[in-house]
Amino acid sequence: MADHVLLPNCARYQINVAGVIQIEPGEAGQPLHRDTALYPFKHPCPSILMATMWAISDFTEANGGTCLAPGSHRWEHAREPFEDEVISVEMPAGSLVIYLGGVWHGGGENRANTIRTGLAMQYSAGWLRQEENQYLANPPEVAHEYPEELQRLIGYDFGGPFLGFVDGDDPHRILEFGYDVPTRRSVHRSRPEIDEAAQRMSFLSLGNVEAVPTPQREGSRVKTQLGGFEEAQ
Ligand SMILES: O=C(O)CCC(=O)C(=O)O
Ligand SMILES: [Fe+2]
Repeated sequence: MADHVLLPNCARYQINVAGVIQIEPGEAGQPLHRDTALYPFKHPCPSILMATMWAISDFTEANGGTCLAPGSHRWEHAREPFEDEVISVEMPAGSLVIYLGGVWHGGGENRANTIRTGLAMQYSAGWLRQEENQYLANPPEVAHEYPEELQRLIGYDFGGPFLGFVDGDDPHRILEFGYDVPTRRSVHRSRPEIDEAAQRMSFLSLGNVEAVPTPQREGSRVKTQLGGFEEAQ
């Protein structure tokens, strides 16, 4: 699912934040928010963040099941939902709800006498700063024990060509060899899969900055990286 949602806009995605969220009996609802509000994007904005909420306990309307306004990731930036545009996620333990970072949502009010427990796991484009600092939360001596797929997902990997290198090389090598092994001599942009994915990535406009007009003129153009990166030797 994250491949489908996020990969058009990044060469690799990462875990943004992970945590268990409990809502206790009598607890008020969380104000509705967009998870992408941490970043300076005007909505609607491209898919850069995908949130998942796993039900550890049953989720009901009464016990604080996540409230969300379906479709609101496509609304104008300042449109706030009416009450009848917000639904409560009801799902048995073991189920999962997935919503985009631009969807208005929040934990519900718990009017029941049981605790609502959910595992929130968000994924974001590899070029975004993670909400939770995964490198301090999972330093190398801890992350060392994780399966490689998880190590890469939390960020011990490139976030795109060149993004996140350590000593000019793949950050994952720190987990494999520590800091004392010399880096490889050749210049690596990243891993081949990430480089290929970067070529397929769409370009996003950020903000309303207008380009100066392109002059219509004769002459030969300088070759740039627009046509793709070439491996430095
Ligand atoms: O607890 C919930 O149902 C939602 C939590 C949430 O929106 C968040 O952590 O950003
Ligand atoms: Fe949220």
